[in-house]
Amino acid sequence: MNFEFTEEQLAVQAAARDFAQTELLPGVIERDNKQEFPTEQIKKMGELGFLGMMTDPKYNGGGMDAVSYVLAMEEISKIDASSSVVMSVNNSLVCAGLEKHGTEEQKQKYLTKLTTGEQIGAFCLSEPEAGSDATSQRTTAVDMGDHYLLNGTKNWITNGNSASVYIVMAQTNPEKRHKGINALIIEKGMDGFVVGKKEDKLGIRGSDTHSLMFTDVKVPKENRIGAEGFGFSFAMGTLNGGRIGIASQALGIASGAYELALKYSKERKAFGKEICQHQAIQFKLADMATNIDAARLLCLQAAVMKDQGKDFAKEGAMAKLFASQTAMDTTVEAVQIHGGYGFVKEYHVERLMRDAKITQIYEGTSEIQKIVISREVLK
Ligand code: COS
Repeated sequence: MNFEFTEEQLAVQAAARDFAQTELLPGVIERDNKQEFPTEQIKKMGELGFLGMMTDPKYNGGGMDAVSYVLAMEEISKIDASSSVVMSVNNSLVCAGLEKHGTEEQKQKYLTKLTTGEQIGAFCLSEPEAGSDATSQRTTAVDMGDHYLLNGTKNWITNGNSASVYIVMAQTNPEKRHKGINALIIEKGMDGFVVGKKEDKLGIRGSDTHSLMFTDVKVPKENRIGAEGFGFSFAMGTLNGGRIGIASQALGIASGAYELALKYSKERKAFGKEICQHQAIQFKLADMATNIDAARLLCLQAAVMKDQGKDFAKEGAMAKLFASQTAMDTTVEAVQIHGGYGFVKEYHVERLMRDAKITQIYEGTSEIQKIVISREVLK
């Protein structure tokens, strides 16, 4: 076991940290207030290679390992979780899913643009009545011979409006239950595809989350990913990788809040000394630092196993479960350490606390992670 990062991994981490400080920090509070999508920032992220980090360079990707991805996600998420969710979905749900299971034509047509940020991708599984219970897809893709006819509604879709390419799960053969589901590539602008209302969210308010409506959308057969009925397996396998991304996002939210709280505790004085001299604050800092280290190790374990080609479903779920709880606990305590200043927007920690909550919900709730983990340990 080696706890050292390679020079390449450290360089990626430094580049992400630098980008977050210079490009994401300015305006992050205003974007959150106004629910403004970070269009320019995401464009630059694409140019710098943060949107297709792990994809093969032959599709314009960075060809990097999952460890580098975890390090970059943590640095970006420390500053701006609204930008890092765009990065996570594009990298680990859309690019990774397409690269692993798409045809060469699909990769040339879509993946080569998604890796550079020329186009942004979205992953569309959740529905008004199918969140955790993902096998109960109501969206239908009726087989019409040379195409599918897509009808239904998807909910809470990250990059809902900013995306150009959408991977949509839909039921073709209900009698086959989850084995009748297909994953289809939909392009913005297809007849019958309407982007619905933007959600007014508690956190990650700079990201755009929308419902999507499909009415008799004609989807060519060549837009199906994998074999007929492969869609649910595609979604589950892809989400396993996505969970490393969200775990790293949660880790970044936690470590960002911790760094702010640590700094503040050395500056703020109360009862005649810096508040970090009080044991009440020291114990909070100790808990934060311990949990963050544990969360980081779980993220890296899942990433290393992915890089080694091992099954990492359990480890990815453990990382997400623990890191998201750490994000909640750490941000709440960071606000507490800041006192009244923590409750106002200027000091960033209240935003990080609001951003933390979604990491326990999307890409599988904490309860779903416990299902995944317990099934693996009981195998
Ligand atoms: N990795 C790979 N395959 C998985 C998997 C995982 N983590 N979890 C389930 N599967 C597979 C199963 O192996 C099964 O396939 P086979 O029938 O070919 O063996 C199939 O998926 C259905 O699983 P199961 O029969 O266990 O279905 P259940 O309804 O009991 O449970 C859960 C499925 C709850 C695990 C699944 O619906 C799930 O993960 N839900 C959360 C979805 C989610 O993350 N939503 C967020 C939306 S994206 S923001």
